[in-house]
Amino acid sequence: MREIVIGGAQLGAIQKADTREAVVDRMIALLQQAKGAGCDLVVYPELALTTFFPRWYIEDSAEVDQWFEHEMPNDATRPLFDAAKAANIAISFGYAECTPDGHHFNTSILTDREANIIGKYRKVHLPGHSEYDTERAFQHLEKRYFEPGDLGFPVWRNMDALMGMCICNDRRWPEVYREMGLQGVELVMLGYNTPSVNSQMSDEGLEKRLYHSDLSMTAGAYQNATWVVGVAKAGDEDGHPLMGGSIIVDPNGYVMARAETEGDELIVHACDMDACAFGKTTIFDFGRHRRIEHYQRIGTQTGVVLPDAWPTS
Ligand code: CDV
Repeated sequence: MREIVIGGAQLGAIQKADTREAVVDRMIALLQQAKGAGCDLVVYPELALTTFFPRWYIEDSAEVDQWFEHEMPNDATRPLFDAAKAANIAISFGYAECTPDGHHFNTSILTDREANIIGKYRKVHLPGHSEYDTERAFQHLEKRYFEPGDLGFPVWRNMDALMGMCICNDRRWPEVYREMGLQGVELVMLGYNTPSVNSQMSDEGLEKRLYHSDLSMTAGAYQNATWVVGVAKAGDEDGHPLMGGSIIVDPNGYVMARAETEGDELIVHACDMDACAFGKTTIFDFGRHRRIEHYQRIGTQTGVVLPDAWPTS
């Protein structure tokens, strides 16, 4: 048995005016709670340090820059790293990254139990748009503020397990889990900021949004025989509701823990990494069963190409 007690540290709303220091204090409070619950690893949401700023259309690059971190850890986040090291708990969280050469990514990092960063992932599937969209109820400008990630979907050895990350919209794409599945991943960690309503379909409400979120993560877990931990930033941010629904999913696709609120909330489950072995050696033994000679489109084609038209007689 390779048991890792995992905490999903859902964060409630972060307002525009909230400082990073105030958010880090909340993250440390959840970490202390996780310590009390015996956690070895704590997963926080996407863009955990700030409000979900891509809902705001900003033209001034200096104003945009305030949402980005130029180094990690930095003065604001170092107390979190120190607390994690003192607690002997590995952590994963998301933030907006500006690289030394000026590139902008939606990033997550993973540490070991000594708070050393051992993994970095940059979000590949950026949703939304890059210019102000008058047709939407609210904006989702990730394509304006971020470049698509340039690191692929790496998997790292950490705490005697194989761990990978993705971010929010990535969770809806089966290719993401399979890329990591093909590296033997046993734990996929992801954070999200998902609006409670669809900005392009006003009658799509919370129930369907939560269902699609669950569906994506439970399918990804089952089809790759891996644990999946999905953690929300939830609640009402400056009048814009984000859904909760943080879950820990086992390698059979069952939800083992679920958040009940839209506030700061810790969900916990003792996850046995050895539970991945059965699926990986039987129905999802990729080496024996995959038929890559029939999968060319997956790696070479983005959009849909319809079959030839019906023959006309
Ligand atoms: N932050 C996100 O990537 N949010 C998307 C929204 C736009 C649907 C998501 O997939 O949850």
